[in-house]
Amino acid sequence: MLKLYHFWSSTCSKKVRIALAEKGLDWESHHIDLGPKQENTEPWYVKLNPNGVVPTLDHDGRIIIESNVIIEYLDDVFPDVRLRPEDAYERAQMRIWLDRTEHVVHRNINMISFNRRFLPRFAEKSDAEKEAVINRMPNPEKRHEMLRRLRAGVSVDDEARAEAAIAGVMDMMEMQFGRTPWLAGEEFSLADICITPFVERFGANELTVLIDWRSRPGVGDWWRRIQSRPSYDEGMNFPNPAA
Ligand SMILES: N[C@@H](CCC(=O)N[C@@H](CS)C(=O)NCC(=O)O)C(=O)O
Repeated sequence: MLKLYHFWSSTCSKKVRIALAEKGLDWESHHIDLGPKQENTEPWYVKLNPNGVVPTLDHDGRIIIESNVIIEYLDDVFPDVRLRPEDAYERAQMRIWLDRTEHVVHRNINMISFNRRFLPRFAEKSDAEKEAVINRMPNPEKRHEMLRRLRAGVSVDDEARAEAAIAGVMDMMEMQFGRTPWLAGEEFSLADICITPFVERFGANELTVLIDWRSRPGVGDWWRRIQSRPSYDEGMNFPNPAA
């Protein structure tokens, strides 16, 4: 049995839900509140995921963390619908996209999301209470960085630098679509899945320059093809249980 610990609007959770949908796999939902309840920092959850983040996959009692590792695991264990290129070179390209998504796109969208999504989630709390929220995060590096952002603020320049880093990745995508229809080659793969939730997030965060397809028509065409796949709606639009 597959059980997914996830949060309805989390980009990394969306990645896994899209992969599950592409593969047509049944899974049980265990929704983790990342808002005021901070279920992700409860001791029972941190035992499963020492970083106190979503998603976490439980496959018959075996726990797998890290969304990129989870989607590769799913492809190893349920190979009927293949989501990785057979060719070793293309598979290496796919892994570069997984890495780029995590270490450039996710890192930088996280910086941009601080003022726009993180702070509003804890809007009723005082600064001391916000520090207490951050101090519950089990990952020391993340805790340090979040406290720094809270105390010093995320400046317009911090956001501009983060947006420039993401724009660089979008340029690489545009270049790739001049060569192949999908990011890792001729076939749709985990490379396309891993970046999809972030592209949607650019719109939600009003990063309009990043989603102005006139300057990146290849990415615009890819985005239309991605959105027309049934897995897009299934993976991206999990209902907010609190709504
Ligand atoms: N590298 C991790 C990142 C996971 C991550 O940062 N998840 C976010 C949601 S997208 C989270 O749980 N944030 C809660 C928090 O940091 O308190 C993965 O890909 O699984």
